[in-house]
Amino acid sequence: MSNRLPVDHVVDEHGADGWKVSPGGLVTALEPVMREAGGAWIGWAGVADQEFDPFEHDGITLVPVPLSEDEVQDYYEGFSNDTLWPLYHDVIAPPSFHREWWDAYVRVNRRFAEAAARVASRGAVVWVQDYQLQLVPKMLREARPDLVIGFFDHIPFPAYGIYSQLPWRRQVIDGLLGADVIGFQRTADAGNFGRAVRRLFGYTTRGNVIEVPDGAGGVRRVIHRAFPISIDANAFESLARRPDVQERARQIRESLGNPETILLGVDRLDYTKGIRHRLKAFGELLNEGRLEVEHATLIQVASPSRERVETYMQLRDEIELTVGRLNGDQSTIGHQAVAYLHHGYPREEMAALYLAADVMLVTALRDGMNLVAKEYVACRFDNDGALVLSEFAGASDELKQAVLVNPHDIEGLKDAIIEAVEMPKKERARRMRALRRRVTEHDVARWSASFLEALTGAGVIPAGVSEP
Ligand code: GDG
Repeated sequence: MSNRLPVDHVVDEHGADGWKVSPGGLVTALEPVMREAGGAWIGWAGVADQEFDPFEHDGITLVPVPLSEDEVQDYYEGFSNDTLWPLYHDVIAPPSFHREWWDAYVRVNRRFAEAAARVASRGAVVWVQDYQLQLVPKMLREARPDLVIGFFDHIPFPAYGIYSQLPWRRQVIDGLLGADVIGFQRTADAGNFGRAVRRLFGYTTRGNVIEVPDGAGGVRRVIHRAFPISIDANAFESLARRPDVQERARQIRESLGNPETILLGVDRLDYTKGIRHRLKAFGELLNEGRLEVEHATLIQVASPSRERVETYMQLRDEIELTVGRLNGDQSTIGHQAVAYLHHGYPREEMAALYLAADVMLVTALRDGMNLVAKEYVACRFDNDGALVLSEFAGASDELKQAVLVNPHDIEGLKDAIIEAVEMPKKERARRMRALRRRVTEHDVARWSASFLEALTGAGVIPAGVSEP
């Protein structure tokens, strides 16, 4: 179960309805598991004020949950993306607290829980994804105590001092504790959750296990621990090995005038990603002459995101003003400092960009994992390229051979960029080999298998999933 179904509703030129798979890490990870288990996927179809019956798509049963336009605004854009998202990312932007948004969040979570309670067979496993649905585990357990319930949080879980600002802090934790296993990206997130449980409820925690009173004098054991998410590394590598993708990488370099160094940033246009810090550091390096516009170009892909939320509109204006100024000050007729692209691209183009980039910049101020860092590594089968990675992205727990940075420290970030630009080829290869080993061995199939293994407690790896 996730907020969005893995398909988008499309209408063709004759006005006929249809569904198109929206490719993403979660879909790739869960598709084989779902197909093998004969599972159903519950989620919103992405269009407001429309109801759809459950249907089969490519061997998986999809169960759409309807949302009204008001609910999209209050539950999704409001409470999920303007209350929880900034709060869970360490209040980088101020969260908004509105009681009517909370009411919509409760109402929609109940609708999701009811949908699952209706379709799940006896003793079924239900895996709930992400911060939009934190109340579902408890609601579902009350309706269907026979179910095995898992929850995975894709974004950080903040320290108690921040989390405790949430007016509904007890209800959210109580909702999550309805699960049997609660998964987080990092060990630190699981630790923050455990501390919030102890502070707010006083429950005993022993290692990964939280003892939740069952109302009958006993306790229910809830596991909370890290399951760092990953990507389909083989699929990215195969894409990067395609001759047309490699040709496209060459074209990209050529169209920028074959600079010595191409730096790349790929992010949803989001204030958590540290795009402004990256631009500031790059601009100062050009200003100080440590980089020269004739030899170094930054490509910044900022894919459109949450465009109806006010904070995101402001962010877009700020970033575009900064890019405009930087280019105005630094570009020459023949050389552009920043190639800024406010577009979404097909995966092939993403792979070509990764191949074309000498230095990948991931400077998130806070990020659950950051899949872009792992995708860059998976594509570099040539063992080349240098990754600059924020220590505030979950990926930094695993990708230790990257050049790790604190993006708030602009001088440190500038030094890290120069270190990556000037890194000898042998050193780049040594680091990239180690990074690639980590990402290939810990791919998304291993992530889903290990979560489901913890959930079913059987130690059995679901069929269709490779051995962890
Ligand atoms: C959340 C958490 C966590 C981006 N632009 C385009 C495009 N993308 C793809 C990337 C990557 C994905 O979107 C972004 O994933 P990230 O992990 O970098 O960030 P979030 O979207 O914030 O994801 C995050 C993740 O959930 C999973 O748990 O890692 O911490 O915030 O796959 O490649 N893909 C295409 N065109 C684009 O223009 N095709």
